Amino acid sequence: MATARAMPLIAGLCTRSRTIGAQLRGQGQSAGALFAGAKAVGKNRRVTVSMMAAADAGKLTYFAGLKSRGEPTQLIAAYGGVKMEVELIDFEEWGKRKGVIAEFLPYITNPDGTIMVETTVICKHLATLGGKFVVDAKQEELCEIANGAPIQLADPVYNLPDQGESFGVPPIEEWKTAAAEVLKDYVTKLGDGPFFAGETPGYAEAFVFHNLDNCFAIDKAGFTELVGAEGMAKLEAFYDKFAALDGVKDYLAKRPTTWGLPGSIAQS
Ligand SMILES: N[C@@H](CCC(=O)N[C@@H](CS)C(=O)NCC(=O)O)C(=O)O
Repeated sequence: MATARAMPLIAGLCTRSRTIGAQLRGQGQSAGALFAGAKAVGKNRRVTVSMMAAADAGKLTYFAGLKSRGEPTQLIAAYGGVKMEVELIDFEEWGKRKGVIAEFLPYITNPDGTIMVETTVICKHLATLGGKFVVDAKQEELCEIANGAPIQLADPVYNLPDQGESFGVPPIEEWKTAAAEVLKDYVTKLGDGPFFAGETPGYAEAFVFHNLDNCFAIDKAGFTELVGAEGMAKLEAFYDKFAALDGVKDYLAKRPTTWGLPGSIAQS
């Protein structure tokens, strides 16, 4: 239960779209940082990879209990096999850290101690470390859409009491109509799929999956009416295919099943 002292902190929760960009951005490590020991064997000097260590992203910090921006970041790390400690904190603890360690959550404490903020920056960084997701300009654009209003507002709509309306989120029916337009655009962008990037998924698709995850939980029938059955079937096929990816499947099986604050759709 959020305390009265914590409520002002929740006011800004999950509704920001301001970009701080590279502020406090840490030094990225590429997938090439994987350690590979090689030795030459016989006449053909065959190279044998004898040891590979997972890339280390350090520590991700996010709010406990919210199915929000912490999700795409963890999905990306899971698919890429990136080593990442996850620290989930409550509103009181965030009150002590806000403006001291970072302006908002999530943030990453890199292995060298530097702090990285901005979910889109973190997503791309984790995908680069993992080396499995497609990382390109189209995915960057898709990630900005997925992490911006109106579709990202599915997070406060799902997790917060009164669907976040008293914190500035539009009334739910108005929001749904706007969010459905983004879902229709996703159908177009997905094309023949199975992923937005083609046969292999791109990193922003973890955020699209998260958008869908919350929209389906909020009102799947309502969104199907707004988007159309055919379009929704395509989005569902993508959602299922993404959920079955290596690492993602395990992450989803292990993540919490109770989300949100009292009075939220998540807890209804
Ligand atoms: N542009 C930032 C916005 C992050 C943001 O608004 N985070 C919310 C949680 S999802 C938060 O930290 N709210 C509490 C606060 O602003 O103090 C990003 O995309 O990472």
